[in-house]
Amino acid sequence: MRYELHYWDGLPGRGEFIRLALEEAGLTYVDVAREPAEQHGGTKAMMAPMKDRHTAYIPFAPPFLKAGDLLLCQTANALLYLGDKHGLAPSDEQGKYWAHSLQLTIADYVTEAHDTHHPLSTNLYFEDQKPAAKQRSAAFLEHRVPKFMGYFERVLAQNPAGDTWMVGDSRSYVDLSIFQIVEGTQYAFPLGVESFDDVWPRLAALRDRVRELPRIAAYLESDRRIPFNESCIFRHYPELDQKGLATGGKK
Ligand SMILES: N[C@@H](CCC(=O)N[C@@H](CS)C(=O)NCC(=O)O)C(=O)O
Repeated sequence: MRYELHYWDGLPGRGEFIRLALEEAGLTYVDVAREPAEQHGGTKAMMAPMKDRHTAYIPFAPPFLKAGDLLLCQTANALLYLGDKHGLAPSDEQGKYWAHSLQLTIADYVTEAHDTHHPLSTNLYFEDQKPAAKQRSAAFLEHRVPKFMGYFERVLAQNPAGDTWMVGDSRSYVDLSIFQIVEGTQYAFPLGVESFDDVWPRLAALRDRVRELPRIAAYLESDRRIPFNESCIFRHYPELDQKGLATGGKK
């Protein structure tokens, strides 16, 4: 199977959730935008399926994954497919759709994290919406981070198979995605979530467990891993970060 990941170059963004799954499954893939144009790569090649005038299957936005001739749009949809095909999700029906539900909730969180720096419009620069971004970030840290992280912590605590993995008794794409949102939140708001590990200890332990999975550890050391940066969903703007807001009720 030839896998092609179509995502913007230079930022981990939503593409990273799919990249982590491809890496953990040990799959060979082409990261189209990061390949040279002479080898049918680059941004134009990455976007080509979106511009195709002769197909019924038109992606709205990256990321999308091509699996041979199959086109998988939407991050959670691509992960549903990879989970099924490559043992990155439970195989029973409830487990499979439970993992998908959690991934969709992660997608909701990702959108809210993005909106902290672009609360008014994605078409405006951050600099043109700073006051609203400050207000939105404070509310995100005070209310939304505790609500989402408290929920994920509880899902982990109540997993009947034990609190090692989010779903069932082995690692799934959901664990990889939780790793990415915890790392991303800590990158963006180091002060706001400074007590993360005390407030949500199971998620902190899961983050560390994922980081040490042999394939993930090797990937994180490689140049395929793009560091968080200020073109990404999780951006560190010191003016949006406020000390100790996300406490989950623990002061
Ligand atoms: N719900 C989609 C969101 C896709 C999305 O928003 N992609 C961003 C980059 S992370 C993009 O390029 N958006 C362009 C646009 O919305 O106009 C998913 O989870 O894959």
